[in-house]
Amino acid sequence: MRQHNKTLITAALPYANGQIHVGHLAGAYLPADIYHRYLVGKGEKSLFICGSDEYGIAITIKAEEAKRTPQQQVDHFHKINKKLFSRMGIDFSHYSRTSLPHHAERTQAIFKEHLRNGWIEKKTIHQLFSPAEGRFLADRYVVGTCPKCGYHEARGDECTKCGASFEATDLLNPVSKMTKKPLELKETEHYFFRFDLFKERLKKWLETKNFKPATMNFSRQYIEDLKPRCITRDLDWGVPLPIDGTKGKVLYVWYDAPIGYISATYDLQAECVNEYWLDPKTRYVQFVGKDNTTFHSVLFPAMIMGQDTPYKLVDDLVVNEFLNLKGEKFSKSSGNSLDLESMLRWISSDQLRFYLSLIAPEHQDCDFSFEDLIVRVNSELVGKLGNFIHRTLTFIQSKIGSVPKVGVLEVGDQEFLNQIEALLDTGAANYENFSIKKAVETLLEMAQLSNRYFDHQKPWSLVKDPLAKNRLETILAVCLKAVQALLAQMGPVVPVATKQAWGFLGHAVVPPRAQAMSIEVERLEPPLPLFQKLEPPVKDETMSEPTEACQLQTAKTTPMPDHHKELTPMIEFSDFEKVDLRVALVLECVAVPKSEKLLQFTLDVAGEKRVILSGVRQFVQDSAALVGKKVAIVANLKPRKMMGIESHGMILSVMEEGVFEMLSFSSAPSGGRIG
Ligand code: B3M
Ligand code: ZN
Repeated sequence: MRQHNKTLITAALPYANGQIHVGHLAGAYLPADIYHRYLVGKGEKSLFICGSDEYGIAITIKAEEAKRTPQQQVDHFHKINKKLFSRMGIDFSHYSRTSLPHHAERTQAIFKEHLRNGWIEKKTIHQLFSPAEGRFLADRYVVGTCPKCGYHEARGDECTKCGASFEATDLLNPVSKMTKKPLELKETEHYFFRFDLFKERLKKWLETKNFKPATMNFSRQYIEDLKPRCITRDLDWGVPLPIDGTKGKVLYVWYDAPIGYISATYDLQAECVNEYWLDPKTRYVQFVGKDNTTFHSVLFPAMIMGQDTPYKLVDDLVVNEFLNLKGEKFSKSSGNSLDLESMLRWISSDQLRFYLSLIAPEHQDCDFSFEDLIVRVNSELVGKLGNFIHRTLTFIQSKIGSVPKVGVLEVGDQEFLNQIEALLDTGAANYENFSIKKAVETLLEMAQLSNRYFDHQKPWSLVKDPLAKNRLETILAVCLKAVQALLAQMGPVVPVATKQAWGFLGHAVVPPRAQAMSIEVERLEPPLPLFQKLEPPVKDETMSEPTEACQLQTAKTTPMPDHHKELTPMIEFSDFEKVDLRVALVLECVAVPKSEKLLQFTLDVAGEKRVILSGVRQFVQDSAALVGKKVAIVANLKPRKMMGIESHGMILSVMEEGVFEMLSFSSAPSGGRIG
């Protein structure tokens, strides 16, 4: 097992433009908190840093919609989110915010170092200017006619009708989204970070890492294609560009936000920066959602490499997949979301933490379901774990009335204790590997084993026999040891119940994990049930109509990865021959509007053009990059309509354990038969 005496943990800084929801928690904050709590429980030093991401267009657009200033917007949501995190038991060492003045100063200082070191260059480019508003507009601030399909309401970054993505300057007749007034092209100077110059260093560095395969592959590909990126915006909300004569320009939010991790640590205490960021012995672990991968695995590391202070680079980057609701991404605007505040009126933070850990989207997207949640909480958290602890403590209380004394251990007792101890080690390894899902599965295994021991020993049958008193006390003492082991394993996941249960054992302070089984129980307090059973929630608008969700969803467990499935039954060669597999050249690849899942491929198959829809959007970060690839398709699949578009054929790809790859060819001609 790893021996590190100090760990720095950061979780992606959430935009302070709305409330954090259940999806955010599952992806980054809960796993980070559980890891932090595990380390602290082990008696190690761990610093857990986070804060609000408060600049950029994500903020200004929402602020304008809400008729607030950007500052009012972030003040409002910083406060709300900080409180929500605390109600969920997310135990940050510090929760800072990027609109603090010292963060801007730090970011500017780093920018100047980048500039001095030759990593930044200035370019003159054309951007859309709104004479009516007196400002440059980019991305979603612009609407106009789609250059591809002619749709009149296309957005500056993509067309919601045909799914094409482009620059705002590509739109025909661009107008301001806010004022609907026409825009004109105007020259403006922008600053680019030469990420391309870090290619070799990043490659070498990445190969020393042990991130998940999906993260490694994705980052390797990204590095291969590294280009300079524009790091400035014409906007009045952000860290001002520290160069004379550039009024109205700010640094791009993804340039300042990761520096926010460092600023937040200064915000806590300058000494913590020395102790954690500047000590090579620190282990630095970042937790992020998969949409933030490149910023953490490539771009921020390059930024750190390019400045002068020896800040730690990330050692372990924990990238989680998405938690979905009804098969689609959480999205507040389309009503597919779960409001945390309403949830917490119905469910305790421990119960929600337990369920989110059990379905943690560690290797693939997972679906949140109310019905599944109720089943798992009631049958496993309450029925197995809570039940064993409660039955043991109440039994001791009512039949013995004091701490039971261990007598002679029988073989079965010793075997049971050995198994529990071994599982506690497994549980530790699960936490060390950032798998909270496995850590909870191990916990449930321990609980099940304990219940079985209790049932098998039948302590109730010994109560009336005075000669069996020693044996009875021994059995109960063994059960009490198991309770202590369970508390050690469950501590990081369900901290409120854990603290309460240690209280029943006479310990006001939760003891370190290593002592959990050996520490003496001094006295027993009257126990209460640790977890309540959940009733189906009543309808509540803000909770996205959970009763309806309950009815819609049948109890599901996470699907097995495909490669664990049995092989399908044998077929004849003549069956295989019926499938016409062909090489097809990708001519175009765009997102299908209003679909979270589908990409629309236009392909050439030996001179014939055809359209195939493929449900891989979530795995493809840059769909344009697929153009020119030769892929494998099933060419004779009957056409079928999805989202009003006819799809003719199927593209072959593999999606396993978070790795996504398309079968592709380099020299084979388009239309070539595969077989
Ligand atoms: N705020 C993106 C997001 O909330 C961004 C993360 C910044 S981490 C430095 O998804
Ligand atoms: Zn279009």
